[in-house]
Amino acid sequence: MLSDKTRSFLALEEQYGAHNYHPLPVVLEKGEGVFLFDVEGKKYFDFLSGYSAVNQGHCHPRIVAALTEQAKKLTLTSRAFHNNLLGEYGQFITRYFGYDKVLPMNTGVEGGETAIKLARRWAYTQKGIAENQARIVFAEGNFWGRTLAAISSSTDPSSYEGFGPFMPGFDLVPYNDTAALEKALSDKNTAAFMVEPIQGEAGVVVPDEGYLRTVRELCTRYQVLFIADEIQTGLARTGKMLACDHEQVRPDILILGKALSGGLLPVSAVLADDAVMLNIKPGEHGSTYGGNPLACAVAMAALTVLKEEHMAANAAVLGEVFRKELASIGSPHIETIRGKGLLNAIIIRHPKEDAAMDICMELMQNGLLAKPTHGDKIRFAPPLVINREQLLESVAIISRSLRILD
Ligand code: PXG
Repeated sequence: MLSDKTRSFLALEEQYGAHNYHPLPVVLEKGEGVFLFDVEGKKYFDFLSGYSAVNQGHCHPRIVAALTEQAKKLTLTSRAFHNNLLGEYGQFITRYFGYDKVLPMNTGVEGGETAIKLARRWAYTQKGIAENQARIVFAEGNFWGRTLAAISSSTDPSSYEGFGPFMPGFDLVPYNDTAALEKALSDKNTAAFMVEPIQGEAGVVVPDEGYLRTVRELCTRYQVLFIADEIQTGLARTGKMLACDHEQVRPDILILGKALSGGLLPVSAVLADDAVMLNIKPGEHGSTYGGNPLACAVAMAALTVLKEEHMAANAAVLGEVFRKELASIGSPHIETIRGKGLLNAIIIRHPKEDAAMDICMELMQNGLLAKPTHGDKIRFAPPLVINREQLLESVAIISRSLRILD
């Protein structure tokens, strides 16, 4: 079924690249808005959006313009010197989200590492926890990347197995369980609770209404920092600028990444107020590329188009339409439909073990790209520039593809 051309690309990767991913057999060479094009010229709806990095749509012209213009002028200085955009970007993003300060990094996982270092330092200098005793609490099912610290908090064996020893000082509580959380937070050595407002990689697990409000209350009561990992849920994906906005809660530390660049380059950011941020002093944290002028220009453009093109509102409206239309298919193979805004997943009910993968292969044949997660779940997260007509066309493709399980 695959062409010789496609096979040759797959073979090259297989031979020369590490085997640390298992992609669908499609080789993409172009993206435009909600669409991707493969090397044969076949067009697909992108229902993954680079795990929500491409909220603004592929190659958004205004973000690409910001990138190319800045790339001709200055791309990197390191933080050994100042650059003319870092201050402007700092002002822009802190006003945008309402925090005193930003610490710029590159990948999402570095944002998580940064947040944890900030929390530990705050715990020692502000909360008065004894040296090396600070604990960070995570929720079971969390996913925040692949570094040794990130996998040390993971409950997924495919993330951590065979990579020990692990980072000490991490505790786990069940997600969406405020009684267990209260017990963990009441430990006087607890510095922070780091949590995704909706668990993305776990399969779009939406907590009960009120969970985030209770998290906020408990963190405040026990003097524990609330760290929100909005790397996948933030930036309009769930129908609000931040998923925390659904419950009007403000985390003490906010981590952003992915769509902060609209998919053009790795840009992440950690936002906090002075009482937290100023505990880290010169030389104590950083990154060669963090805060580079190219990233600053791209991030400002990426955030600007999210607002000016009303992407959160579009995600809210079309998310409702999507879940309703999916439900109205009435497929016996869909066990659950869940999500918020345009961050959605279905759980497949079928005796065949890799039924979800079979559907994704069929979706691909029919012109829509999505990837299973944890066996039986398929995430549906198109770029937020999708319109109603395109969404309904996509639902028709999904409906047709589900029938291969009949
Ligand atoms: N936090 C959350 C909630 C994420 O979903 C990260 C942090 C880490 O971001 P970086 O930029 O370091 O990957 C993520 C990443 C993949 C993959 O292919 C990544 C994610 C989800 C699924 C697959 O590595 N999310």
